[in-house]
Amino acid sequence: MPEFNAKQLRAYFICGTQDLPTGKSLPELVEAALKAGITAYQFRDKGPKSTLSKQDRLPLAQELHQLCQKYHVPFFVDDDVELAKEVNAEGIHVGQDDEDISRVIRTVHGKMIVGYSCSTSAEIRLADQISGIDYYGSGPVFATQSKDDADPVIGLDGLAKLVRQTERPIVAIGGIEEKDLFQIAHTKAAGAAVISMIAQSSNIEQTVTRMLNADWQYN
Ligand code: TZP
Ligand code: MG
Repeated sequence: MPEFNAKQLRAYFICGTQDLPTGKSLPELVEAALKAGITAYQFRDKGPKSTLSKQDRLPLAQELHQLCQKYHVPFFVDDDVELAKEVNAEGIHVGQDDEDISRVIRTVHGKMIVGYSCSTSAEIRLADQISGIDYYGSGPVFATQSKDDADPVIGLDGLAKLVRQTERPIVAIGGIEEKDLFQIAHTKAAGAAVISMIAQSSNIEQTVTRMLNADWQYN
C-alpha cells in the first residue's frame, strides 16, 4: 500500500491533454511541476478537448507515472480504475458520477490511495460512513473554466463548513488562484488541487512554492 499522508494534498496538480497551454507537452509540464515540488499529480484526461485516443492513454499514463516515481510523488488516475490498475498507480480519484465508490474501494483496497469528490454536506455525511476513503476533493470553491459540468460554487464558507464536518482531510478544488491560498489554508483544508494555476503559470517554480508555503493549518 502506498504511503498516504495528508501533506501530500498541499500542492496537488491535476492535468490532462485538454489543459495544456500551446507549445508544451504533458510530460514537459508535469516534469516542470515535479521539479518545482508538487506533492501529488493526477492524470485526468477527458472531454472533447482531450487530444489523446484511447490507445495513446496507457503509454502516456505509464510515462507520467515513471516521472512521478523519479520525484517520489504519488500518481493518481481520475475516474478510470482499469487504467489505474494497468499502470499500478499510487491512487485513484473518484467523482460522485463515476464508478460506485464502494465498488472501487473493494477493487483497489490496500493497493491504492482513494480520493472521493464531495461538494455538499449530504455527500460528506454519506461518504464518512464508508471506510477506505483517504481524502475528499471539495469544490468548486470558485468559478472554474476547467470543468464544463462543475457543481455549483461552494465558496470559502462552504469549504470551511465541509472541513468542520469531517475528520478526513479535504483538498480544495476549483478556480483557485495564488491570491486565494492563504484563505484556503485558513479553512483548515489540507491542500489545494489545481489545473490552471500551474498549467497556465508563467513561473511554475514560484507558483508551486507559494502552494507549499501557504499557511496550512490541517494536521
Ligand atoms: N473538479 C472540480 S473543479 C475542477 C475539477 C476537476 C477543475 C479545477 O481546475 P482549475 O483550473 O484549477 O479551476
Ligand atoms: Mg470524475
